Amino acid sequence: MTTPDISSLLFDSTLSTDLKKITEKVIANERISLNEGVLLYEKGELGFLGTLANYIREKKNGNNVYFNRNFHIEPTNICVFDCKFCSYSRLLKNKEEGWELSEEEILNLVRKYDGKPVTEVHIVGGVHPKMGLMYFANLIKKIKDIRPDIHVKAFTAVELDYMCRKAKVTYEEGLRILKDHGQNSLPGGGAEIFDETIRKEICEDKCTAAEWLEIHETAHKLGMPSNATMLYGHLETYTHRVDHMNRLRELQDKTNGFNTFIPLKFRNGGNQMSHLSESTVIEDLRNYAVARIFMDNFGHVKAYWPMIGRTTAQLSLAFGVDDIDGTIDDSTKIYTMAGSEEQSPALTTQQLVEMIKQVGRTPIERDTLYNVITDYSDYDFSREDVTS
Ligand code: V47
Ligand code: SF4
Repeated sequence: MTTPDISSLLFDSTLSTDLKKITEKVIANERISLNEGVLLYEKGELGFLGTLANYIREKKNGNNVYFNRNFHIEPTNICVFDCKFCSYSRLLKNKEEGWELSEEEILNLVRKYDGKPVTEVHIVGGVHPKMGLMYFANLIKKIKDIRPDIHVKAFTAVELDYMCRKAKVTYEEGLRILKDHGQNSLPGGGAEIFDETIRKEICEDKCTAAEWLEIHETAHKLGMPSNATMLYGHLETYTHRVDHMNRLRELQDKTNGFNTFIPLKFRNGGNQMSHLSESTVIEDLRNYAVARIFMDNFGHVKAYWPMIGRTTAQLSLAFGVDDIDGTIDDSTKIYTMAGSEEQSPALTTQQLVEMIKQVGRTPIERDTLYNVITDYSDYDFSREDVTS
């Protein structure tokens, strides 16, 4: 497919000079500045942002929409931290409301997928004071013994920071141990908003922005790629969002270790920030689009469908997004407990493929590193077990 022509925007008499300048930069494949990022948020209308973001997305990824076959393991929701936006965690003192899976329970979850073509397990949870670095390293080894082919994407920088401190090892030593036991990459959680003032208000006791970035930089140096997230739609301003994305863009220039950027919409159910209203779908789509325009060195932008809902995930595919995560198989509670539309998040491969085809895109099953596994354009589902 050919990339759409957006040069007609330059002759649009209703478009301001500064937005035309940004359009010229996008056409010339030039990076936009921080001020221009803020300007897009402040002045860019939905249709305009979508046109620019879609142009970039089609240049980078054509008509493809990526997804994978994955499941989550959440070992515990007991957490030593107290993030104000978190609906999921329970402090140790409220242990009776929390869960703590035993090692055998976790391994049984992995065994459940014996013979099924899942390619990734995503392991994140609360920061439990008793589950340490060596416990998790050995757990990963046992998971790999059961399922040597699976890609283990595990532990947010927040969990890693705590594990390394407790074990009195440097980030590099801790990550090397996990890598040697079979961990392949890091998910993008825990980034929230890097701005120090906002971070202090919403999650003051966990790892700092500098520590989050240092952990990801160290992982990239060791050959462990990672994702990056941004929690938006709470107390932050547009300037904070652009500052957040800029810190990620700078690190990506240095390491090229990020696979994908995942904006996470703040959901207000059952947490200490429930008095805040949630962003509108229009704002969510504008945010995906600005992210796609600003993050010029990121290959992919992901809409995490369990959090944003299936319909908005479909819409986002016209606003810069090229990835909608995976099948999930109802194995995560983080968003369900925060009031997301998806109360039992699970989609079969066939359902994901149909969602993508409904909006005229090409469904591509990928592995964690975006290697193509199957192009589902003309796939005949009657040939396979569609429950996986
Ligand atoms: O860091 C917690 C977010 C994150 C709420 O790397 C909330 O592929 C909205 O990072 N409203 C963890 N968000 C999940 C995460 C993730 C998810 C999917 C894929 C990947 C990936 C990573 O969840 C936390 C926090 O930012 N979160 N509570 C809430 N009320
Ligand atoms: Fe703990 Fe993560 Fe929830 Fe913060 S967001 S309280 S670190 S589980």
